[in-house]
Amino acid sequence: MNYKHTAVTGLLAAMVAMPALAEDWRGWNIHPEDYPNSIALEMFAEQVAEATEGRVTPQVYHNAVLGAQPDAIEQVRNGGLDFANFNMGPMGQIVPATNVLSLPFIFKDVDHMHRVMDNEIGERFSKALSEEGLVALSWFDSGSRSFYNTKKPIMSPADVDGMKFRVMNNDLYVDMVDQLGGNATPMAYSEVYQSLKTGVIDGAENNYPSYDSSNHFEVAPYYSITNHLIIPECICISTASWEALSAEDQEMVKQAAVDAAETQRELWAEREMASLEKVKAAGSKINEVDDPKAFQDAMGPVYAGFLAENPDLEALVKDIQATD
Ligand code: BDP
Repeated sequence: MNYKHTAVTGLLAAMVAMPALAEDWRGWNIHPEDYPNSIALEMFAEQVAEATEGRVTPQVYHNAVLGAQPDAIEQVRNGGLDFANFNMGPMGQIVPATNVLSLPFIFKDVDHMHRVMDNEIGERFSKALSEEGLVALSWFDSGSRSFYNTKKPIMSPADVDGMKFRVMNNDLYVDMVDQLGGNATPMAYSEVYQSLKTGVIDGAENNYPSYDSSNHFEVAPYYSITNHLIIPECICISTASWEALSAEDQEMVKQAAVDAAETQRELWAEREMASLEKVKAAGSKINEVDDPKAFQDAMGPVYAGFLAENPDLEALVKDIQATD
């Protein structure tokens, strides 16, 4: 008998008999441990470890200790990290189709966003993400974002004039603030508190839970309800990590992500209320704007510029707008 042949067969037999090596997954998260997304990510990690009987053991690193969001997106894409909760804002710089989700006022409200993302249109975004190395398994809420600042209530677009706002890393947001007459500075989330405090910027924009958990409310007490952005977030897995799984384990990981998103949305609704109460009690001045439509109308050039550069995305924009 051929020795080489026996050795190879023996090795193969040993490999089949051996249990598959455990996958120690590392996951990126920007938020602190008690944030709805963080709790849901922990739930996801636990459910995956249990359902796969330890074949996949995800660990979540909170508070952006693994880096800023744009870098983390790259890491998950190239397999340096296995999974993450990403906001679709910074994603737009990498996956152009997701920029549609960053068009101001694209969604009528959060329910409208759910109806879009939980159906066929959501799958189109998943497909675009998968072409760039990311497997989107479920969608988290991140409410709606409004402007806040250190100086005064914003009542109309004229109040934004000359003010300097931090935005997430996406050119669309620079244009959005420009059209309102302000100046926008893309900046890492972790740098915003200090920049507000020292006057490097006058304001930023976010939902209530982040305005609260980042402590921005301590230094920027004027929160003006513009609700200009409603941006979904994903549980995204690196394609490399995903493809290393058996079909059965993929099924279990997917289910864990769907369950985690359901919990996240419940926790989110509670946290929005709790954060609003907390910042009000701490002295934040929350105001309705005089004419919400004036803010929407100012966004005409943002849409026109975007569609001129991305004619192929017009159908997607129209389909979202046409979704009841
Ligand atoms: C939060 C998002 C987070 C963003 C952050 C920001 O959940 O992903 O990084 O806003 O403004 O609401 O950077």
